Amino acid sequence: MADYLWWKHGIIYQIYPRSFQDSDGDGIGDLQGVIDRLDYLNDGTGRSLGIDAIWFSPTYPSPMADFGYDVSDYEGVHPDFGDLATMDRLIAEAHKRGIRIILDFVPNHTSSQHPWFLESRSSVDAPKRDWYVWRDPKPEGSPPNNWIGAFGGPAWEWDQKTQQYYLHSFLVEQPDLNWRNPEVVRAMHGVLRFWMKRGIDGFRIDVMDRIVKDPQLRDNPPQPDRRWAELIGQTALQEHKYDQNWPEILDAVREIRTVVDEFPERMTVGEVFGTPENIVRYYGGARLDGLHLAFNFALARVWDRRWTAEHIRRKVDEFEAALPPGAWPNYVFGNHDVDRLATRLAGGAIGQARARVAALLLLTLRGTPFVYYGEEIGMENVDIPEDRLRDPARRYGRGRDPERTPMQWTRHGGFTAGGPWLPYGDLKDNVEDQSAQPRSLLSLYRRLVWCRRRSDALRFGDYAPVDGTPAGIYAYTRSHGDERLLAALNFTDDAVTFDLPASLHVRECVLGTHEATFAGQTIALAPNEGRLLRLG
Ligand code: TEU
Repeated sequence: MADYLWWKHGIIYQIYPRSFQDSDGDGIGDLQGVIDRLDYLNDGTGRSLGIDAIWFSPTYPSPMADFGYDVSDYEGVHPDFGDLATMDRLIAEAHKRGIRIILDFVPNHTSSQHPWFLESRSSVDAPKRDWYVWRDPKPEGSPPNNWIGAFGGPAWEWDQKTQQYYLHSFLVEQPDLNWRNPEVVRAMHGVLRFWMKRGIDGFRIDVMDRIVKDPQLRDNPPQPDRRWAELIGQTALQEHKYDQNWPEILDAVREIRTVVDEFPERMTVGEVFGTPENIVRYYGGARLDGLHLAFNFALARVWDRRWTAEHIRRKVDEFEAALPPGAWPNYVFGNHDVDRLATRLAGGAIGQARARVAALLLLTLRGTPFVYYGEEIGMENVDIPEDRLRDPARRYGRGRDPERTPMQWTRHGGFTAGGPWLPYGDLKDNVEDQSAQPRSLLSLYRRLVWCRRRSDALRFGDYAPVDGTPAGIYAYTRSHGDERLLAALNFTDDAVTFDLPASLHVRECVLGTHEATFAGQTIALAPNEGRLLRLG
């Protein structure tokens, strides 16, 4: 394929580095551990998962107030994970197997322990004072505006020594950088170049939608729809008109793109929230000179009640319709901030059955699939005893530890020789057992991934939803040249039978969530069954 692009046609696997594989027995995952597991991810054969790239949540030196999203040195590796030499070896070993490496780039804020901030807070005249967002209090001493941090509480912290407030859109330990200061921009662009020179293939950009704010720092208006506050906390009490999705962010995005384009075949994927129309703005409009991908979280927000054929089809079609011509979709079912997919889909036997349908959907849609580690074995949220919870966000609402637990390699765990930093989930779901079971979720994942890798229609063919299917059924075709495939998914707990029009002539069953191999114009799907058919 002449225009093969790894980030478009490949599968991106997210690793939460603390929880994937520990190599030195301290109970915390590390980069050597990942190197030891690369063959699981892709050894070039169908025995492996067959992914094309790994995105690592932050691996930088950090006080770990937000487990690495509080960076104290953008050009290093946290000693828990290894050092620069380990990272270099990881890059080389991954590249040998055709696996690309994407780092998490955290431009909105640093750690409060970053030397830049230590200097900035040392005095109002410090040369780096303006690298962060400092403001005087209002006359009565209160914060400069009403902004609420993403985890809850005021987004401003009072600094006794210099008698000003600093802005922190997240934790107090995460002061916001001032992207209106050209020195900050230069320093952060330098970070991108530093890693690209070392061979890093791309960046997942944290809270891309917040790096530049209203220059007047105006008060956010209240959010009239109060429902979201129950789910995501206080931050949803405001409409984030002035501190999120500020139009000037797009200029900063374009500059980042220019830097990334200095190196061949690199990519960016940004974390952006909001409507499809808002998200696709970050691709840069008709010129596509913004991000290569902006995360489409529509399916990461799906839980039990929204797991219907109609809802899912609407979400897919909305995103497809919103994209500017030539822009490429992507799908995310889970990450380190949201409940595990199988748990959201009601957990237990139903959750596992639906996770199979989700796998077939994710790996047959048009767009880059993102897979969060453990999704391929159906890992669920883990119920963690109070005294072992670690995520600071729990102080303000929902903690994220339950979806960050150690990868389940064997019946005994296999993640560490020591005591794991978070407890294991139910070890009956593990890689070793599922590898040996042809009907396991892992085996289904491997079949789907390797089928996708071999199929032009699945990797870059057209997508067209099929109208007129019965309620609860979502069906779509993927076509490229002579290759035409049809995915038919039953989202209900009932068996459903329907006839396909003659224009969709079924030749054979390629694979499915169930054993069924029968292929004909009458499709009989068991409850929660998905099937991929070849048309001719
Ligand atoms: O998350 C951005 C974000 O908006 C979060 O508030 C998210 O909505 C929340 O975690 C849901 O519980 C990114 C990272 O993905 C997250 O892990 C970091 O904590 C955050 O940025 C700060 O860097």
